[in-house]
Amino acid sequence: MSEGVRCMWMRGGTSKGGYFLAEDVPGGSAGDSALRDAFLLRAFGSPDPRQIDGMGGGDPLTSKVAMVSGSDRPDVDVEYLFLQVFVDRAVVSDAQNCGNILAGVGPFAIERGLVAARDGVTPVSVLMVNSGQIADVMVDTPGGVVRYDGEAQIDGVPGTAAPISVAFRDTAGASCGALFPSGNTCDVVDGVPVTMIDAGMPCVLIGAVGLGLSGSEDPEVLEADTALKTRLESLRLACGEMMNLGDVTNSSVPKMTLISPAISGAISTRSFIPHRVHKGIGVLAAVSVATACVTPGTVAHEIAKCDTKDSPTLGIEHPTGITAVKITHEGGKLQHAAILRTARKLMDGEIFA
Ligand code: NQM
Repeated sequence: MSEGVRCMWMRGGTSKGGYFLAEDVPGGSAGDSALRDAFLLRAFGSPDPRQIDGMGGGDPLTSKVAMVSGSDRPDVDVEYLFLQVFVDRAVVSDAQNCGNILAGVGPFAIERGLVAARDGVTPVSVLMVNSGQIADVMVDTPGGVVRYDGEAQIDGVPGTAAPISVAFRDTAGASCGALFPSGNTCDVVDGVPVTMIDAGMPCVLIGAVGLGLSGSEDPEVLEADTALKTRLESLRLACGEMMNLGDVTNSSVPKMTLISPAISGAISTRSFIPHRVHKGIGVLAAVSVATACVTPGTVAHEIAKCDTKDSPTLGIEHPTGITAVKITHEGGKLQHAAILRTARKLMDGEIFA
């Protein structure tokens, strides 16, 4: 057993995971990713579907890490590296961002003394190391202390909490180099029309109806459909190459997002992330879907119900409700995206791995 390693466990948006100062993680500040990953796999109990020997919750949404450090850059307060600890494989991936875990980074940075709290609301600018993009988060800090309780509600989380607004300055092409990495708003891959888009999260959008689905199926039903999963994985491997991501066999991106007409929002989604089905939708995945909705020529634009003004708020429906995304764009060219999240400190202590 190792010495205890300082960490905070937090819910960030609709995800949950361990928040560490980079300097506290074995191999963290020395850039020794083999040492770091071995520590994280032990800490989370991976690989094991139940993660019974560790802190992970047996679900990709509860098997996440934020590594946070101060920054020398004048334009940001802190740097945040997101790591996905795979549940049933001995893999730790830095291939994606996570906008939900991001929601806890501001409060964590203040609590650890990386950012001085103001009396009222404290802005924290965060460099998302995985992609080099910057996010601005606003944290409630009455009297200079982080406040977690409040009246904000987000679908997928019971109850209410203090609001954390998250704004992304420019996420287009964050991981793939271009908003539409194949060069097209729509391609036919393996006989299916798809939109490959990266507005902060590489996603492949596919009309559910083209796969013989309604798009309103429960996540459990989709996860039990082995023929569908095999088809989607073969599509994903093909699309990964076309999105400049190379061989994505052991990567958590691209996500495979089934789309269908909305009931009350702009569009309805079911997201494979990429093998399990999300109980909601990721923050940056929702930004990618919203951007596709306002861009003529995409598979989402055809079925989305949204107006074409420059700063619409789009309701992205998912299995546990709706995520509202406000985007600012000019003719589909994404400039800003904003979303409301909440976070909660659950535990502050030491972890043994
Ligand atoms: O898309 C899940 C989540 C995410 C990622 C995933 C996320 C995002 O819900 O920004 O937040 O897609 O793996 O935490």
